[in-house]
Amino acid sequence: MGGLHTNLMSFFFFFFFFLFRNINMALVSEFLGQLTLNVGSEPLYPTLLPAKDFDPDRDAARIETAIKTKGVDEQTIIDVLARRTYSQRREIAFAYERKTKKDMITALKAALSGSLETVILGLMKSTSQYDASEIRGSIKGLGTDEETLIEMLCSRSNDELVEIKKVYKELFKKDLAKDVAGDTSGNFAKLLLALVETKRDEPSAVVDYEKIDADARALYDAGVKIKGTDVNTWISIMSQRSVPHLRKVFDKYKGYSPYDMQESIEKEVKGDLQKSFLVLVQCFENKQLYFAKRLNEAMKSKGAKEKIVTRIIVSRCEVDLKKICSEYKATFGQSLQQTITEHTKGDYQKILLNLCGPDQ
Ligand SMILES: [Ca+2]
Repeated sequence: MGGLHTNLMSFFFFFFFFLFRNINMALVSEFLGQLTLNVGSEPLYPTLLPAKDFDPDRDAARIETAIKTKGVDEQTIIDVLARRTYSQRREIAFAYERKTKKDMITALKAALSGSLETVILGLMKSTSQYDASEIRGSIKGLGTDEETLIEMLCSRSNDELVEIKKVYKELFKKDLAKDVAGDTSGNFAKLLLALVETKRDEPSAVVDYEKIDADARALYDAGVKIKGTDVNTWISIMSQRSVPHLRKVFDKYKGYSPYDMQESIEKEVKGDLQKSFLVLVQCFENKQLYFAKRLNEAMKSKGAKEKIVTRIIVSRCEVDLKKICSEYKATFGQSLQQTITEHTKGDYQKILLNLCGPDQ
């Protein structure tokens, strides 16, 4: 019966597919896009795509010449490395070492300096290696960079965090959860550790209205309704439910609470815990908008918080930077590329613009 049902579905699918094929290809691809959305993992909106006619040997030779050039030919290094994907850069590094018997990353480190060096070295890491290194950087040594830690742990998807934990162990021979626990305390630690446990449900094709209602009510009962806050309830709901489910929960929540979820967080909790919940909720609603706002804030702040700008652009260029750019333009009435042009300069500006791709 199930098989017949599936066959019928496929028949209708292809029937309509071919029927509409010549009428509106865009409609069909939108439909297909929605189908992939339902499978679970988040769709990608990269600005960096694999370079066509890619020749790692030719690129390696160009890098070698650029490094050897008196005063270093930064432009060529940018043209090559900022227009290749991570896996292509790995191939270039391999070809480089085969040709010169030297490690390309070491050679780049010696040849470059400042912000450009930071970006290039970031690009020589995979997205999860880069994320793991940024997290490590925020907790190692004396003190903790809570702001970075919050951005990294509260904005990454469950799948990304699973990968980051694995890579963190490989790179630093340490357990991410233990490191986070060692550097944070109280409810803030509890929330971050719950996220690092990566217990979030996969999005389900079936909408569970009862559970949505129960979660909305539980969030209200644990916060705005009572004196004090039952933070554990908030943490378990926000760290274990799927993102599409939570969006519906927050919507439903407005029927129970006179304050929306964001306002409730601001009323109920303080400090790093508040910041973390706010980043989480913003990312559940629209992660790319969160990054767009953060970029805008960082770029327009005095002394331009370059670290934040670099981190978001390097870590998201093969994930969702394209969508971040469109959210940016829609929100600020100016493209991210224009803001970069106004607030940065030199080689740093050139490489950021390359990574963002054309202003569309
Ligand atoms: Ca309360």
